[in-house]
Amino acid sequence: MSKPTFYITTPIYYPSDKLHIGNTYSTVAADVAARYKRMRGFDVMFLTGTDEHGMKIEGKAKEAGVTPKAFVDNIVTAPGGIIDLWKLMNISYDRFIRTTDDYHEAAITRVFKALYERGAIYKGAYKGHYCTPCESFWTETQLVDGKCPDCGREVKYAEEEAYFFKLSEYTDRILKLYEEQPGFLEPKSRVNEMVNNFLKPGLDDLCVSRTTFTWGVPVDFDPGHVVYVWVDALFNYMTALGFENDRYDDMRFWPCDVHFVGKDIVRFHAIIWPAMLMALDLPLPKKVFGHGWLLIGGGKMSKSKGNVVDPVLLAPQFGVDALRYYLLREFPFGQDGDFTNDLLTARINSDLANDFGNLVSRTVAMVDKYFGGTIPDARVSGEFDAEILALIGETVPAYAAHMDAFAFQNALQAVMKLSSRANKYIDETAPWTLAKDEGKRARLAAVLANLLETIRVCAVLFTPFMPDTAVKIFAQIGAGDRTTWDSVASADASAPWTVQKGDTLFPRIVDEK
Ligand code: ME8
Repeated sequence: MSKPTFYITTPIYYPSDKLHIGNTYSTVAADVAARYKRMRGFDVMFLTGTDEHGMKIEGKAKEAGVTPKAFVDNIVTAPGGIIDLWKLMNISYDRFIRTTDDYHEAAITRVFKALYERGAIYKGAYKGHYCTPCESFWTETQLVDGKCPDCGREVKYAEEEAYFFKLSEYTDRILKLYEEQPGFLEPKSRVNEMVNNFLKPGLDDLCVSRTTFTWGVPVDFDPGHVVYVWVDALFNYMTALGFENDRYDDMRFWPCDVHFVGKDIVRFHAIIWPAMLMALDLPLPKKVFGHGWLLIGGGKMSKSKGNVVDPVLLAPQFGVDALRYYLLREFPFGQDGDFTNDLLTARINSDLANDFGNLVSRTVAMVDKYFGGTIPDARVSGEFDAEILALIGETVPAYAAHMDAFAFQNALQAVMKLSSRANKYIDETAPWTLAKDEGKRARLAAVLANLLETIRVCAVLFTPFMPDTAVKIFAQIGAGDRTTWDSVASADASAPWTVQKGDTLFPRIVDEK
């Protein structure tokens, strides 16, 4: 039987500058979900990429004195660029789309024409404001103190001939979508935002072409117009599968299982995107998940504010896996959270160095010391075993339920609870006392086997979050091929165990202050 499919996407980021820990957050989260689904036996398509057209990029290139294409190449593919950042962060994407890829551009030309031919877009005149950093249009009444209501920055007045998408016709259909498909937009708080801020007041038609610059996909039936960058960008999720092009043949992944996006761009994904798909009679994505923001001192971290944290600097200092862990353990996925180096240090030290890392190193060291590395088969169960084995049994389904709901923080808390319980089990069973009594060898063997099995289960569950570290743990505890999801569904401590001492998994971070 063919595997079930799972299609997950990140936003395609603007290569207007180097990416930061905020973009890394979305991408690591999607990577974790993709790795988890692969572990669960899904045929996964994990898409990320870059949104390379538009006024913002054109302006940046002009400032730099280079062509827009040279400008984006320098940020995307040049050494130290976005592709390298995802390599550094161990992002297992299956496909990387650039909106300047020729197959995508050609597909966008066709999509725009199809919308026009269906009467979903018409020609008119735009009069209003434009926020270049957000690439978004605003009416006078939507502005807040004359500034962009999304980012608070200056807007430019624009008056130009333009095509409009009849978004106003979709207010009721989008409201109905939220009602009939309650999982379409998560978390729930985002639904209220969309309904109260945009749907209740009624949607306006959306300007979908520009004439005051050229860096975009040209409208082939009306020279001088380029397709609005958000229309170009949103359809990436389908062109990357082969929609309206021959480059790929992967439409079996559509409809998308989940679009991970930051809450800043939920409006585009949960209103404009489904409306355009409705206009083309195409199936809608199953879910849009609008995650929270990483804040710095209470304010949003963003490229244009210049208050960004650079993952390239953090990764070597803290460790890639520790950083990945922190991002998903510290902040509930749907909510905002303050990013600080102090919290990062505290989290790595408490969970990874002191708790789990210590559990692994103590256990492996004891197996080495008391049994020369291999646990004998003669084992006797005893007090405290039932409790820890039962907790393994509870942890696996709890973890799965959290992961299926993209509640990464809860999933990691469940694994850490098991790790802490195992440390307590060491204190309860006191292997160092058992080791002094020749008559308790079989009991000592059982205790250490239970610990290794607990560590093994934790390592399997940690795999999507910390893939490289998981491999190191499997090697240290001698897990062999017992590294799969199926192998944790029925934990079995009676297996043979031969350990191999290794390097410290998570060195304690010393505060340099
Ligand atoms: O909006 N905290 O691209 P973009 C958490 N090209 N996530 C953050 C963040 C923060 N402080 N800052 C950025 C665009 N992000 C469009 C997308 S999709 C068809 C087109 C993440 O480069 C978050 O996912 O401005 C946010 O939505 C995205 O980066 C915005 O990236």
